[in-house]
Amino acid sequence: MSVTKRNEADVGYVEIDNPPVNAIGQSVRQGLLEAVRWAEELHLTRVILSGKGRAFAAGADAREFDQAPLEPHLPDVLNAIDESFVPWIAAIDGVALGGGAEVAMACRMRIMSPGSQIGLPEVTLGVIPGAGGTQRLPRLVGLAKALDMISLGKPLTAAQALATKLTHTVEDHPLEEAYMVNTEELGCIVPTWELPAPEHDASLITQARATIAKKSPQQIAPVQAIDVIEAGLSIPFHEALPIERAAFLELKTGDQARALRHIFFAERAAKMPDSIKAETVELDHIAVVGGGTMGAGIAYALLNAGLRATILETDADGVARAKTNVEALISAGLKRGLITEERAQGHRDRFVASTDYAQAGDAMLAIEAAFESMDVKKDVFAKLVDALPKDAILASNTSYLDINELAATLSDPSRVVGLHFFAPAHIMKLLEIVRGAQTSDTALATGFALGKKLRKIPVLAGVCDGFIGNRILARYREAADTVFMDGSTPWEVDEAMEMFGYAMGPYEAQDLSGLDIAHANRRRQDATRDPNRRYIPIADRMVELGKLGRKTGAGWYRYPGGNGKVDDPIVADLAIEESHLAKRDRTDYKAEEIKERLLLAMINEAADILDEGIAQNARDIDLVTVFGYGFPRWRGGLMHYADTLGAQAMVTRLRELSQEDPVAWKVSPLLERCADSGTKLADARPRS
Ligand code: 3H9
Repeated sequence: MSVTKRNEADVGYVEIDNPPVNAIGQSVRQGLLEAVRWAEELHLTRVILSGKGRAFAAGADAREFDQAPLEPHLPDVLNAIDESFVPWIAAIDGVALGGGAEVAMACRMRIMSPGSQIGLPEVTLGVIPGAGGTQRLPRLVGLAKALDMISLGKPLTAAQALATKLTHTVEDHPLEEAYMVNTEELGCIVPTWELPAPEHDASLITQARATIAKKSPQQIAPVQAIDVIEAGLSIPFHEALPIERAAFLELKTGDQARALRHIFFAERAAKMPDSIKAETVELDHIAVVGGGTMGAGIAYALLNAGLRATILETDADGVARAKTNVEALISAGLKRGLITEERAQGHRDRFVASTDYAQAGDAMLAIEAAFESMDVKKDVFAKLVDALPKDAILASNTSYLDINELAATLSDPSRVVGLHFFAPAHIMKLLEIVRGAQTSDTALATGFALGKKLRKIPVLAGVCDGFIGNRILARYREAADTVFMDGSTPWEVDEAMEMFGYAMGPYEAQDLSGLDIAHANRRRQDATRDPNRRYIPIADRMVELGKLGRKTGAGWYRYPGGNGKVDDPIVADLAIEESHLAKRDRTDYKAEEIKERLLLAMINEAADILDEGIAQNARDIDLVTVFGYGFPRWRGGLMHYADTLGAQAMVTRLRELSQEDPVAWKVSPLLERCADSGTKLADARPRS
């Protein structure tokens, strides 16, 4: 039974019982509707509605969104609750989200426990509230707050809900409090649907539209949410509901909602593969080698997860820098109200920075985040082998280097695993867990366990230059540099990718991270680069000119006074010079073609990554591109987007491009197989 009901004298108790989060599927809707009729037949004086377990209700069951809706529909169920002569009280202990919040709003009263949350996050799934939320919320909290909550989708804490009067009270034991509510007082509360809609206020609507244009550009659902709220202000409640419902149903099957659902479920499916069976080592004390931006970020993430962290450095200056960096993160957390003073002190108590590796003598996991040089990392690993227990796991945070070469320096290479964090490591959710040829299941399981403790999205990757994410990034940049040299400018390229949905294009992004990192990488690759592959020299010229990005005041753009980027004609001239020297004709690429080339270059590489088994499936590549590389979430990730183009169309276009440059545009065999068999990338597997 997804909904249980019982009565004690004239008080009814209805409980949603649909683990794990009480998603509202067909059986819950049916159960709630039956409970309305049951309470009326028994002439109960109230129904107290709660959710079993950790959630009141997490919303409509999004797994049903790909199917035609089944009766009874949630709006009808909620109208029955709202209009019933038996008043319902929502006793909320846990999350009341989406349809869950809509159920609560259809009740006469809401009582929340202090740790509960309530909100309408539907836009994050590419839809709008579809069971009266766009109409009931403005009636309960006013137009400004409702516009804000629905168009941005951010839930409220119990305290915030109390301040906005969305909950009547906040109590430790909502069920008991609901029982205590005075029957007469309860009877005087006006049903939500009968409350007057707030006055139309054009300035609030305009402001909400401006905010979402900035915060969620190109996303349809927030725009529609505002339109539907506005429409409901001037018509009766029951006339507004069909408008909301029609918008919800249309959005639900649209590309954006499908993409956002895909990422939502992909994120939750990112877990350790079942094939890895081993136990993990004890995760209590973790050594981090290197206290620069990355090492300090990792240490801070560990402290935030309640672990002990020891940063190991080479000298006293390094130790001082590590301490300063970690303290800066603790202070920033305090300032932003993310941690309390007490927690900050706990962080400080569990943190050590030292040059003495013996300080980490009991750590069962070490993560090196030292300088990106094989020799440096080999040296670090040798010291860790001496200082740590012999079965401790040794992880490298390298972005590109060969984990197998590093592991080969140990008598037991199975202890070595890659744990590739993304900067800032305490914020970015992606964690690539790199499996070397000899990596043990214990090392992998430890990586996944750490990812879970840090609330990261773990993705298993194989060894290659750049693993999953940076290998795709290399092709993205190569394609960008090629269109730049052959006819565009960095700002045209950036604009094309921003129009696609990236928050910033490849050149602006590189100005942020610094051109020197990619330069050092190119020098490392010089010896092994395919001589037949076209080499674009412009980035090297930039480094020669000292244009390293924001940190030097100029990169692909200029940043006068350290702020606001400005197009730099000198940079545009570099491409003209280089293409003249290379005797190449320049082409005036349109934004559409720039975008197509950059995306196809990435997709083609990603298909090879999948084919070689570097990534386990297309979903993992979607997670990497969205959570590590700024691919627009509402497009569902690189491979999900590729599937909307279709393998056959991509192969046809790639073959055309390969006439231009057969090496750079060599069609991935996996894409060809998908095109031949009509298989989606989502279902494609590595070649065996
Ligand atoms: C909506 O309500 C539309 C209505 O307005 C209109 C109706 C007509 N559906 O995240 P977790 C699963 S739209 C189906 O790991 P946590 C999830 O996949 C909805 N399944 O736990 C996972 O499954 P598995 C608006 C759902 O404690 C398991 O539950 N609501 C749904 O970290 C545990 O999830 C939202 O947008 C769902 N709605 O976080 C809320 N929600 O174990 C979406 C969860 O097989 N949900 N599952 O991997 C969340 O934000 C979080 O899941 C929540 C729990 C905070 C609830």
